[in-house]
Amino acid sequence: MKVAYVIGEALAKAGVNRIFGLLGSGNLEVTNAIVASGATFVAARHETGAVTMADAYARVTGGLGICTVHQGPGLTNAMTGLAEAVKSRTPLLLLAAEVAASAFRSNFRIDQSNLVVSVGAIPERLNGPATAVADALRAARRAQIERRPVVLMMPLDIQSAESGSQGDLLPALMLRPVRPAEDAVAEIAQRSRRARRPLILAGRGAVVADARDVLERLGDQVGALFATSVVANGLFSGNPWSLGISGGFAPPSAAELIAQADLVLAFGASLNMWTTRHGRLLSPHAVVVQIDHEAQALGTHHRVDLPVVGDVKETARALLLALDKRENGWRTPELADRIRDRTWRTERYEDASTDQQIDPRTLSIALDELLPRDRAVAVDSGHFMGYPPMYLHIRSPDAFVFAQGFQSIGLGLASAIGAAVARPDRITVAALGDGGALMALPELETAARLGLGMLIVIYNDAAYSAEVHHFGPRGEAVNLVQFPDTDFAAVGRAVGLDGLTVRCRADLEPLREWAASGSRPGLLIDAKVVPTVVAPWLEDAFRGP
Ligand SMILES: Cc1ncc(C[n+]2csc(CCOP(=O)(O)OP(=O)(O)O)c2C)c(N)n1
Ligand SMILES: [Mg+2]
Repeated sequence: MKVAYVIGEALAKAGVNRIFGLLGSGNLEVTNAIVASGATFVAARHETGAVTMADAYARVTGGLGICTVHQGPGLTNAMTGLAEAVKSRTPLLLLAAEVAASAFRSNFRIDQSNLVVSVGAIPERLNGPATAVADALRAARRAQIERRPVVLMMPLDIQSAESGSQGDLLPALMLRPVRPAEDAVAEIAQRSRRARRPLILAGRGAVVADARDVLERLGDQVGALFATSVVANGLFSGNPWSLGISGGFAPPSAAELIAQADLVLAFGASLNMWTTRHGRLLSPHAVVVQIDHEAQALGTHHRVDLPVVGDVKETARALLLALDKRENGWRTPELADRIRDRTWRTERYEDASTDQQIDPRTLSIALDELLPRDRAVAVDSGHFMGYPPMYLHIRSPDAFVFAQGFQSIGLGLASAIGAAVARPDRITVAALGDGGALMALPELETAARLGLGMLIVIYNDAAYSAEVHHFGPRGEAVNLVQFPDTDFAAVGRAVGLDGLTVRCRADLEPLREWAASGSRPGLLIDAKVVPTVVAPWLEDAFRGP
């Protein structure tokens, strides 16, 4: 049998049951073999969309994302999505066809390995017909263990060769999480006993370790409040001591409390400039403990007094054993009331809606009210992007995809599609700006074709407002980043979605019925938002690089 079919079968046997991609002559046979072995193929319309769908699928399911692209332009088109997956440490296997070494006159020829290395992905290769299966399985294993995208180059001559014997394959390994050093645990325990206002700040590492329960128990033991980085949004959802997101999206009262913490236990959080507002959010007097299973993650963004190498869950468990007496910390009934009563929803604002345009905050609050609680939200990049995490309730981190590792616009729609494919049982919302939506237009057809019953909301201010608000106040001309209005509802209808234009709260009423209906068509809302409301976090964003 041809290598293409053999590796397709082997990958399916190794657990690949869903593969995203865009097919050409170089990857059709492999993909057919994977599908013939029982997996589903999800066709995207642009390769960055395909990779981003696989990325979001991995983020939501906690597993490996799989994607396939054609050689040459198929791979160059995938690069933005790939760079995002690299920066967000998504375990992802990208099966990329490659011209044969001997086909040096092929139009498709580029240096594919150097291309993917340049964005931080790992190149692997089918080395020969006799090693192909082992090569493919090794690539998948590396992606999972290193939590990085691996690109498996599949030269066309090797794909079409007879596979022959594959020799012995190494069995999969079951890896145990890393325990922290005993003295490190003792020192954190000692610091925790002394702390009067401890804060547990959890990041994506805590999500990946599935550590909510144990961190909550630890919080109860030391009397801590909880917060998360934006990518771990929803981790402590419903906990009365949870302040929500730390950083620019934190409401003023939560930011005040975060700044009062005298001990910060950062679990699987990088403490980057977004989570710490460029280091200004945490008190200079706070003792900062950072726990991560990777040594290189420690102290890279923020001052750390006690860096600890260890798995999040294992470290929290060890701490629970080391701590005997229960402390109240700063947990009082008054504080619980304050946390409950002071969210973005209760923060007063002057509604800037006109009879033609809706205030983006009013829009976000209405969406939160009209949608069922069991929803997932994926957000694109741009000025508008704070509103969904600030106003839309998120039940758990697997219901929130915030692909901002590369800060690219145009990835939100594909993120939402990947999330919806992973969990078709709930409503997935794609929250996009008009600029990001226009960049992702090919995937509107995908959203409609797949029949996922998604909600696509476009915060349409007919501008690249991030740039307008950045440069406008400095007196720089901004007319080059302002555009004529686009009728997105009509665009949505053209590909088979329902389209709704929203200019005020009342225009959103049909959403109630749509959300309640069992077999929903995909719905696109073109929300004409007031372009002059400036998000509070934006000023912070401009401080950094
Ligand atoms: C691929 C890419 N190109 C350009 C940018 C620069 N950029 C950042 S935000 C933004 C504007 C996005 O406009 P829109 O989606 O309408 O959101 P808004 O800022 O208007 O809310 C642009 C062009 C980027 N981040 N990524
Ligand atoms: Mg815009």
